[in-house]
Amino acid sequence: MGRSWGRGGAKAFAVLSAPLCLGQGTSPRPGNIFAPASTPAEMIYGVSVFVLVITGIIFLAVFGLLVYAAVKYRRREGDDAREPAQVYGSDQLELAWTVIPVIIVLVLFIASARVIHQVQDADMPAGTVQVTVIGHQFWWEFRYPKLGIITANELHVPLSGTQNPRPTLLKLLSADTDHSFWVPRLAGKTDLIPNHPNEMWIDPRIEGMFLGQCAQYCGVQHAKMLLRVYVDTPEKFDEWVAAQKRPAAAAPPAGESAAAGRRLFETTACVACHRVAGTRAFGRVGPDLTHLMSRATLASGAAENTPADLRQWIEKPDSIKPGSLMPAMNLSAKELDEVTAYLLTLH
Ligand code: HEC
Ligand SMILES: [Cu+2]
Repeated sequence: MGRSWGRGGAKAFAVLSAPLCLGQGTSPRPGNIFAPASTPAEMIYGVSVFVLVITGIIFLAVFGLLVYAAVKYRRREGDDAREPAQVYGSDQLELAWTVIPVIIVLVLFIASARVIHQVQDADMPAGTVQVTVIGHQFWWEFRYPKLGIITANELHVPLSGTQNPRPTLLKLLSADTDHSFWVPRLAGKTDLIPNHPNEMWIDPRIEGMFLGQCAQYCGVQHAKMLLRVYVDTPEKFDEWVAAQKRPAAAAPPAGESAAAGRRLFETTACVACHRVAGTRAFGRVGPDLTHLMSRATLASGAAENTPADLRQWIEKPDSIKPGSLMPAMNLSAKELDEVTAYLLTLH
């Protein structure tokens, strides 16, 4: 257990700290908040730099005056001990330190309100991709209602060109408690709240993988509720859509072990929690497994999707993600091999 938990821990730490790192991390810095790759993130980045500059100037001015006064009016050799003359009231001063801050606050308010309006009230063009995001303890469900796709933890969206924008509109729901969808390079955080649908949109202009993280504490495994957004070229996105729409083969998979694994999968509780389109598994408690092998990670980024980690996950989910809501099913070594062999056929 120690081995993989240590590995998972280090990985989770790396992913977690990625958004906070200025220049480190793998290029192209999949979680860097200072490298926006989509309009909402760009606008938020712009307003945050603006606020930082104004508050920075205020800080320098106030701190400079403080230091100046402390040095200039410090106690010197030969000063007498009497208090200096006291000044009471100055209309000019009071007017200045009331009006100037009010103007500054107004400017900051208007700048923020403008960005909020532009982000929240943006018109979505025809051809916008629609995705329903459902937060679960501790993973993400992604449903594309118009495309008939259900997947988990790794969102695929098309590249949005400046000439013909193709944004993705995310409708945010929760199956249990509050979560928050945050992919720093693509948009600000938006909460997923039970019985209160929220919306956000992204229009990524750079191809590649972007890291995200649940940003609202939602329970023991909140820290391992990572997510990935893959921004694909239109052609690659269409290919991905076509592949995801295919149900799993109705016939048992080739290979004795995989066929036995499928029988096992369909006769144990797996089917109560998981869906494999085209089979009799249609549970909704856990991630859709129809195209499990098209994902790079397992359990919301807690492990890589390798045969060894997959087997370990099924044997003992807690060894990878302590407190996860998938129970260990107490399968024998042979049964584990078989179920793993079956899952490996789910492309
Ligand atoms: C009580 C419900 C439940 C049962 C029973 C169950 N699972 Fe799960 N499973 C889950 C949940 C919930 C998750 C998501 C855990 C997380 O990421 O925090 C999950 C995750 C998984 C994943 C990772 C999926 C992904 O996309 O990352 C696999 C693979 C999996 N389960 C396989 C199985 C197999 C095989 C069985 C039967 C031996 C099984 N599960 C039984 C609830 C269940
Ligand atoms: Cu969370």
